[in-house]
Amino acid sequence: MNQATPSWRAELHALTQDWLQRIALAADLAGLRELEVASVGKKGDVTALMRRVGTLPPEERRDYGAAAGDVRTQVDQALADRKTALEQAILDAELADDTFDETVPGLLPKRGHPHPLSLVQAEIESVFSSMGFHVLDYPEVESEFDNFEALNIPSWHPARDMQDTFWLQDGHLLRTHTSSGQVRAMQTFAPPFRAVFPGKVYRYEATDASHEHTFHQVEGLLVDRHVSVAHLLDSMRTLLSAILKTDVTVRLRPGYFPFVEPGFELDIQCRVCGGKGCSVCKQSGWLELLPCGLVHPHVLRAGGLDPEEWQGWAFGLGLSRLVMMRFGVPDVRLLLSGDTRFLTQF
Ligand code: FA5
Repeated sequence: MNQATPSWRAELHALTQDWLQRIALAADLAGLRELEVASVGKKGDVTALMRRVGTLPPEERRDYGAAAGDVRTQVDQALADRKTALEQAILDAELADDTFDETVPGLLPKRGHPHPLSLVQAEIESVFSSMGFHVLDYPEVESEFDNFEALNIPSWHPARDMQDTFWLQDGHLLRTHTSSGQVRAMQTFAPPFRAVFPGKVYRYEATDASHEHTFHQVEGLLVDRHVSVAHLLDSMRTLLSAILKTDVTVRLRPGYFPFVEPGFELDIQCRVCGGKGCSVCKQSGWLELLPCGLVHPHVLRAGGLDPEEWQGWAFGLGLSRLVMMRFGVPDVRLLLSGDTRFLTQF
């Protein structure tokens, strides 16, 4: 057997030394990339070594293959080491550069946040929870019974015109007010009980700065014995000062709703214009915010309660308008516009 060292060994050794030296001298990442292509790239010198195996005598092929693989490993390693060293040098140079200030805060990623309606709704829920109220969620698609008839508004009643309605083909409707939950609550809870039910309501009406076709209300309902208007008004004051976080000027006037007797309108002095008059308050200085009253005996009966034994008070807060007063929003239509220029201010 021929023990002489095959000539390709010296050749591979020389080739390896040559590449290791050139790689170690690469001055920058672009130069290194060129060396990488020329050595281990598709048409590179080191890659070509493998293709020569077929030209050798069969007894040398195994050793040659192992030696050529070893060259490839050394060159790959040298390329990786040089790349790390060059990148580190760039980083060191940047840190040494006076104009790079590593104490400047990075750019914060944009984070979402609750919608102003959700913020104020959560505060209202928290105020009422602390006064022992349940927080309930009722359907937006309602029956005519719950939205109107149970509330003492039969089909012939002119009060139906007060709330223009989106009707569905099957006779259901999009609730026009959260009062649609009143009788549902009476049918669910044994008296005495107290509950608030916030939600979206819909009306088929023209929009302006204080009217949307889709807006939010919060209904409040308390059923107990010996319920009084004084208790109702005190609860309304607690609510408004907790949410608006400042003294507010309110006025109470008689208001007609078929499902309360007596009924009231609690208006708040417009905080967008300070009472001077603007498009939000229709130049009156006042904004209708909180209709309320003592639950009508017909409604208690529809809920299965005896009005001789049980009474109640209810309110239907215009949540969208309260949010406008809280943040000074000049147009209700901004709230559901989805305009991020508006929403990112909260
Ligand atoms: C009602 O919806 C009654 N269900 C309220 C009620 C509940 C009375 C319980 C008595 C007892 P009204 O239609 O006035 O009432 O609406 C209530 C509040 O919703 C208004 O005071 C106002 O703040 C708000 N609101 C009414 N219409 C709109 C609208 N188109 N856009 C924005 N807010 C509105």
